Amino acid sequence: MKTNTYEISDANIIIDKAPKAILVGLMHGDMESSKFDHSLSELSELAKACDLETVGTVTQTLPHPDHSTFIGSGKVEELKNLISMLDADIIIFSDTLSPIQLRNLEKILDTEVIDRTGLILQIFAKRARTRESRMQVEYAQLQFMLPRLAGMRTELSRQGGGSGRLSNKGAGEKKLELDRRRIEKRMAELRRELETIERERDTQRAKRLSSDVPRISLVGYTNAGKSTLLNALLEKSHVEDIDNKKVLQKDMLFATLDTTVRRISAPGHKPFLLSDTVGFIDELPTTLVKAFRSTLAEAVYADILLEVIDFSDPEYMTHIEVTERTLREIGAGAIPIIYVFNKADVVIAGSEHTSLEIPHVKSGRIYMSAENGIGLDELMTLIEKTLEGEKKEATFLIPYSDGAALYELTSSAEVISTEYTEGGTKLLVKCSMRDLKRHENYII
Ligand SMILES: Nc1nc2c(ncn2[C@@H]2O[C@H](COP(=O)(O)OP(=O)(O)OP(=O)(O)O)[C@@H](O)[C@H]2O)c(=O)[nH]1
Ligand SMILES: [Mg+2]
Repeated sequence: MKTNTYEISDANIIIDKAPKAILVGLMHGDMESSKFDHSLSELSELAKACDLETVGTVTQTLPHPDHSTFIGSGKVEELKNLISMLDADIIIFSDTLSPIQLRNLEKILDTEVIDRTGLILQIFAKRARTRESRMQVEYAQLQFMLPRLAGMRTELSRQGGGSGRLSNKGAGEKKLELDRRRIEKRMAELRRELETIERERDTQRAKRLSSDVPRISLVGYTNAGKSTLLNALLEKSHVEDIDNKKVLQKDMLFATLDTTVRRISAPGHKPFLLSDTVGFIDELPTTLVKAFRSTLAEAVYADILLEVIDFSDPEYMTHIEVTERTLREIGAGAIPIIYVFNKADVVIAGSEHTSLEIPHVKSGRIYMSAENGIGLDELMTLIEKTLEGEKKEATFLIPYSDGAALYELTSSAEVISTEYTEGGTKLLVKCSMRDLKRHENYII
């Protein structure tokens, strides 16, 4: 942060100014121009989420990115002039830069250069609150830094460790001057600690799974309204101390980084557990997907996913594709999905949906507005129907030695018949997919 101090009479007034950023986009290959425009406006939102002010944008069209500077040498000169004209502090590239490109550009421009992946990592680093997410981000940052270390030792020690405008203290200052071996050692340390946390989480999850309340997870592109929906459903639940149970909802990419689970029990509806977690984005850095696997894994254990879509965003179809690709990556591809077309209160000019009356429910999808509380009852009814529709008939043979399994199954499933045999209790039940999976070794 730039801090300018102005002296006015006796008082010192400190004005914080956001660092100024210039965005650089290269249209190459067979990229469509609308997609290109969208990726640049998303980049500007990402910059905002990182507390940077976008002061200019430079674009170029080339068949292929330049091997050494990504954009052509003439463009680099143009960019250099613009930097001094606009007094920019940081340059953000819309694509991932190779370590060589990054180094060359920083040398020529004499300004901090970052790419989209680096920017997303910085947002996560700024936003991470819990011990677990801080460690996950640090791990991802170190992993991102590792291949970029080669040949950078001199520059790194000259920099004195993260003097850059965006370096964060956690994974920045100290660790930038560490050599590869020390970074690897730190990564191993983090991995060990994360595994311990993960085990604790597994125990807690097992407890929750053994309860007969269905588990629902909110998933979707960042800023779609997942947290707003969780809060709106909490409002319906009339829970005590609601202000402390609510989560942060904000018009900002990656407002949520940690997973929160809340019990929703609205009058007239069956209770369920609802989890809210980190949102997805196009080209979510794989280092982050891996590092956040355990946080994201919350979705894998759900009976149903509520895929929240910002229906007011013209790019919503792309967002659905990205979300589903990410779900497959984290192993949640087979879980039934309810499509929640949120923000349907915003009428898109010229769109075919201008006359849509909300709430509107249509085979596994709902058009609604979480912020205005329109469609919440209808959504809960749709959840109940979907849960019911997912139930399957199965026969289990549970040995007498496993009383816990018998108790779990009989309390959560609908028992059709019971028979006491030599090998154990034989149960014919109608149960959820979750019950089927949990006790699959007893299915006959
Ligand atoms: N117009 C309108 N705005 C909404 C609606 N639902 C949410 N929003 C707004 O959308 C913005 C993002 O909402 P969040 O609930 O924070 O979104 P999220 O999906 O949790 O986002 P991340 O946590 O950043 O991934 C906020 O400014 C909300 O006020 C809606 O139904 N209509
Ligand atoms: Mg959120």
